[in-house]
Amino acid sequence: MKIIAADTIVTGPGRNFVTLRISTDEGLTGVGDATLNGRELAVASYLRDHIAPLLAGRDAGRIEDTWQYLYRGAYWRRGPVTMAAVAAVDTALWDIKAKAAGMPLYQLLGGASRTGALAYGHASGRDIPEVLDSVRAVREQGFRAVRVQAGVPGLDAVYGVADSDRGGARAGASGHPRPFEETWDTAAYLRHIPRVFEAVRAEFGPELPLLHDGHHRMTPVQAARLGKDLEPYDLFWLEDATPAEDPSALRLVRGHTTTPLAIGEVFNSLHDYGPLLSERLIDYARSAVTHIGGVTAMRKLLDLAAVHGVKSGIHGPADISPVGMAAAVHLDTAVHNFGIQEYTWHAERTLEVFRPSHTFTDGMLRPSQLPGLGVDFDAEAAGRYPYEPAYLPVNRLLDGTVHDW
Ligand code: CS2
Ligand code: MG
Repeated sequence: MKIIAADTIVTGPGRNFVTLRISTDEGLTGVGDATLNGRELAVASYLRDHIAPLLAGRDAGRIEDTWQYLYRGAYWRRGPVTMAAVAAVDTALWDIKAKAAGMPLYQLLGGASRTGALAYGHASGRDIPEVLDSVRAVREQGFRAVRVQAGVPGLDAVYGVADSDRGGARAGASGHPRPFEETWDTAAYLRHIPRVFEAVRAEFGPELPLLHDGHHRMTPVQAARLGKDLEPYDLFWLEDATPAEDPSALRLVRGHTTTPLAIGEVFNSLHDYGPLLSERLIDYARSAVTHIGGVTAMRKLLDLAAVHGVKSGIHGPADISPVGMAAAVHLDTAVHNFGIQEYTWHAERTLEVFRPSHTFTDGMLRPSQLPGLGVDFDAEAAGRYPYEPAYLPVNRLLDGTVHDW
């Protein structure tokens, strides 16, 4: 089966997405997600200008060879743009391979290891009463695990907290032609977050799995302090406690707290994990199929993680398209060392373009039973939603110093 076309479609139904559609001479097509929030056009160009011309005529069934050809053949290794492009090719080829085999992708990955994949939803609030209402609402949506983000007194906008004063969620904002600038105060955050989880535990009890995303903002010793302060509230994980560039930072954090740690959504190679796996400095690997290099790369990452007792916590925000989410659910179903799956609702307009057939019931995600990934991509609907320049916010400390967002 030969590749005859590789089309890159950039569309903005509610937020921007980049999708690669590969067509073959036997009539089968496959799709892959190449969305890189805030840098979508760079990946689209990488695909259109540097990868698509190389794919025509290649055997669509040679997935590993194509992955190595695009990874090693580029000479310049890794990076979020390159690996999102490679991921899209890889995922589309797995979609085609599974369709050709007449089975859903998870079957090709070894079949089901579980009856469903536990998902977690996003709760947030500008103050503690709003947080409690939001946790309640997320549970009413059927989630059995909840990520809790909260506003910080004195700060007008914080990652993960919808800002109704400005017409909706700003975190990961789309449709805004320049980055919002937010102000951050780690000391105020460290004082406040333990109180938030104390209130959530008091309201919802000890059993509900609770997660929190530090979003790269703490120094190692600040992260160690927060991990210790949150131990009484028994979190499922504390995510991105420190910036991910320095894996050794987590060596210090790990030495001070038993709060489970998760990191990796900004990684684009299993090599980025380094000692995090070999020294068991984390409990969950957070990469997304779209950013780590596709299904092939994610499977290798999770198998390496399993050797060291680390479980999956695949990244699943709204800026991962339903195609990327579908690939995650197939992997969640098949791998042994599954941990949890982030699951964020997509906008109705997004679901006009991408029609996934994975399901979310009783707090669990279950993969499509259709051959392939199980996502119907409507290119005509995609054409109705043009790309709009959109950037992630920029964070500054109170004195104006740029900080991690
Ligand atoms: C967040 C993401 O879901 C998460 O864990 O870290 O929403 C992240 O902010 C966005 O994916 C950035 O585009
Ligand atoms: Mg995160």
